[in-house]
Amino acid sequence: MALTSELGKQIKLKEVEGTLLQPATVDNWSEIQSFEAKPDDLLICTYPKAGTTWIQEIVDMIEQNGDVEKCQRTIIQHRHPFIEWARPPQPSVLVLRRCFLLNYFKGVEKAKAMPSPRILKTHLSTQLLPPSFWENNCKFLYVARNAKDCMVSYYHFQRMNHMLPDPGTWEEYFETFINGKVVWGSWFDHVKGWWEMKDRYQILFLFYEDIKRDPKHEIRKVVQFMGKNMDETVIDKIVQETSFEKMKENPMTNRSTVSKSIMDQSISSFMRKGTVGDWKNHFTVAQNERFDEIYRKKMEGTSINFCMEL
Ligand code: PPS
Repeated sequence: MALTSELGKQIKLKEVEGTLLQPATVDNWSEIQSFEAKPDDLLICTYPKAGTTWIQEIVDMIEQNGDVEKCQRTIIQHRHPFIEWARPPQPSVLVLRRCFLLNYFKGVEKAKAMPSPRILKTHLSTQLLPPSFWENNCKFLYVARNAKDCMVSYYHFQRMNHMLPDPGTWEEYFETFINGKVVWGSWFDHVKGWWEMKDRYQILFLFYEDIKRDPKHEIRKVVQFMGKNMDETVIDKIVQETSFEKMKENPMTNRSTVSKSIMDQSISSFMRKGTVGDWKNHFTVAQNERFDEIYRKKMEGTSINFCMEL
């Protein structure tokens, strides 16, 4: 599938089992699929725009026992290897350097180089996850965000991210999203798949909206899941340091270090609004009714419940 970005570039997405993925991910698919997970790996799993960066910062703050300086050691994208990530070849880079960079920017290579216990990240569905994660009974931390806010957030992200196709108008994007024609596939399949797995594996299933409503309560769950003990004062500090306002100002989390040619934050900020219910500022009444009908059909039979406003 070839789509044109706002820069006029052709973004040629590729598919695996009907799911659209970044071309470089698909080009490295066999290596990604044969990735060897270890029993003490913790995998952060999310659909794009569901609060990945937020939960990564929370997990790292817990891991570093609330030490802000240690969390400042590098940008968040480098702290937890993104297993399916492979940076597309950069034509302007010298061949020798390119060989090095191609490996460096492969999530699987970074994961292999990381000492255990490893904390890794993925946006993959249960269906596409490398099988060794299931075989090794790893811990999974899944964060789900309501579909309407995910759609809005993803729309603005595609406007500013030149590695992703131009989303077109909001009306066009609405169709693209409900048909699952976005990178990493259908929100419905992703959330349903992980929800169905949660009682069969070690999965802590959290909701963005719950973290927003009561961060301390949800952070305590993560602390317990990671097998840590933590003073209340440290948890309070983590709540403060991982607030939207703090993370928006933090260059280690706000993507300000990413080149404008990749993410143009003058179009839309990576840390855009960080709220529950922004969908109301985007969905028309007709779109909302249609979406609710589609949601009922696609999510029929699941017990999952989303909060749509706080
Ligand atoms: S990505 O590109 O898939 O990794 O994006 P992801 O990090 O999953 O999601 C980005 C959205 O999460 C919001 N965000 C937060 N919300 C509340 N509190 C905190 N601390 C926080 N950090 C990130 C971010 O603003 C994006 O949502 P929108 O609705 O676009 O603002």
